Amino acid sequence: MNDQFNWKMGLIILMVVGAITLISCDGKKSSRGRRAGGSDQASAALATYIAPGDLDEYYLFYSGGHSGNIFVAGVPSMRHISTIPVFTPYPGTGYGFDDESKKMLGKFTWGDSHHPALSETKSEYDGRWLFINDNANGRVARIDLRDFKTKQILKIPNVSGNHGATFVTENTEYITSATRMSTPFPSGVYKDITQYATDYKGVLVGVKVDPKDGEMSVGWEIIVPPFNYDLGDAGKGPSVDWMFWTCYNSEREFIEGAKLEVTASQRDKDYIVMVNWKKAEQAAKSGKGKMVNGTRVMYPADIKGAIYFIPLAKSPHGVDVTPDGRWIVGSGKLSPTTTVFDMEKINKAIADEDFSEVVDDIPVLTYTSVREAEIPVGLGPLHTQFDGKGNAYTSLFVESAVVKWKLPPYEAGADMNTYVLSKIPVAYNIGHLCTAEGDSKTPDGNYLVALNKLSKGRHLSVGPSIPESAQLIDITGTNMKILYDAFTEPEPHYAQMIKADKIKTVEVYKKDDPYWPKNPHAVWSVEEASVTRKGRNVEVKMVAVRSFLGPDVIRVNKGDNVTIHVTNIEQIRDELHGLAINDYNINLVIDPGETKSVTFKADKAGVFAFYCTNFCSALHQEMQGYLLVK
Ligand code: RUQ
Ligand code: CUA
Repeated sequence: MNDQFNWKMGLIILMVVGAITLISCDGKKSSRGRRAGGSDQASAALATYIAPGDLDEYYLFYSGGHSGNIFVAGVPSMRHISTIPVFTPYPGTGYGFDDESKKMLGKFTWGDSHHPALSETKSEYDGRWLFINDNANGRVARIDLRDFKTKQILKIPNVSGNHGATFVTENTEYITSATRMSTPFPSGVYKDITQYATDYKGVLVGVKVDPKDGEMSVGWEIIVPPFNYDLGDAGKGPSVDWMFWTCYNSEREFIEGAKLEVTASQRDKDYIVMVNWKKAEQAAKSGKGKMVNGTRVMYPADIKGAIYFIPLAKSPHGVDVTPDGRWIVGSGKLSPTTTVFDMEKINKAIADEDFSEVVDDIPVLTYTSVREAEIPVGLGPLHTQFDGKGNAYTSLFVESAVVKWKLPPYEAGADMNTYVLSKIPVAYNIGHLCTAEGDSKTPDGNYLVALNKLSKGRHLSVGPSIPESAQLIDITGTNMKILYDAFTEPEPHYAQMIKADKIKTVEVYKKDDPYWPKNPHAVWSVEEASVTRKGRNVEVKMVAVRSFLGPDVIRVNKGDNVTIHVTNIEQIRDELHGLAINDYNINLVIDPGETKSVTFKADKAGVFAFYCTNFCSALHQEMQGYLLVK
């Protein structure tokens, strides 16, 4: 492993021997702590132990589901390092309290973050940005990985339940997005649910990303039948021009009281829908379709030759493109198989117009012409990841396991069971999984994180609302090995894992770093700090520096509009300051070199202390002042 191997090994052996000795003293298994056992536990401990002061090999970014956040952990230790607030205010970093982040959040105080996507260059993670979707409110967000902060939240018009996001194309030209719960088009129109099949629509979206600064905008939308569009992925290599989404409820039924789980499970197969994003881009540029709510909206007839359905059994969930881009792997929640499609066969079927039918102007490729194989993986297959060594790993929700299987080529007439290599039970009921650099064209493999929906008491009890579990699995051998149980706040969906050395963070915002836009309200010395009144508007330029907030007295009149711009003029790592104003629900956190602004109405008269919330020096307590409201 590394040069720490020997002393680490020694330490672990000591720890394990010690534990065994303790247990064997009374011969009983303690209710806390499991029996330290054989060499498996010792080697798992060795594989995940990062000594104090040492650093992990990978960053793991997992979505926080309806917490609206992203969690950051190190792998292999699985230690939680930080939380990145995205769709939800987070007082820990002052997110959602200053003017800029408040504006970004709009009226929303939560989101449902599902699928983080690292930006890519030539289908490799490049460590620049991290994108994530809000499944509830039709938004996508961008985080800058230089400072791990959310920089943009884009609301996508017409999309309802933005689940098939965010998956990036080869060079992050586009991010996928799609409607999960079809609604009338355009959004805001009322149609009764009895008109579901005719007047409700799905929408597929290409979100454009500016290659310079990552700024997102809506590129184009495509109106598709009222199905539920679920997961997505973007192609690579031979499939590089294509985006893929699974869909279910191709029955197009939403019957009041009839249970969608029943009505949407009648047909034997639903679909993967594939869109050639380069052709869609051209069509949008040449003015195809029409502008609706400021967005270029096209129908399948406008992009002939750029949109197809592929049949897939049954209530499809995950669609995943292999590292080489040749194989498209789709899983149906109600089918015990995972289906592998061949991009070469898909291209041939398109060229030969080998269609089984045409649905709402979208040709359906003949299933048997494009399918390579159905792999009998087990019950409830959801998502698939890859290790770069020709193997695939599929999560089995119903079976509560991860299955390892071999990607093509397959021998003609072979028993497909022989390509199912091994299985490992997880605790419990896995949703997504994630391998190291798993969505790039050269996955590292090595580690797999199982993102389990249920943890059912594999930790100290915390009452009925229990955390989710994330299990680290060693996938270097044919047989997978569980290394570690980690627990998270609700509720991780997907995750991505990137080599730690690809991420280049800043330690402070240097005063003259041209990367960051200059803040016009910044003041860099106590002398420049000021209070200016214009009518009922009071503008304060404040400096925060150990251990002083200047000005330390602000006098206003009741009803004034007050804006405070605070600059933390420290240029030393980890010297954060806060600005809390008592009883005004204000809490900023300002990193070294950063300026933040807060605007509020001084609507309560009296004297209100303000202070620094981040413990910053021995005299942190003294870092305070008063807002006097006359
Ligand atoms: S989902 S458990 Cu939101 Cu990605 Cu599959
Ligand atoms: Cu500054 Cu505490």
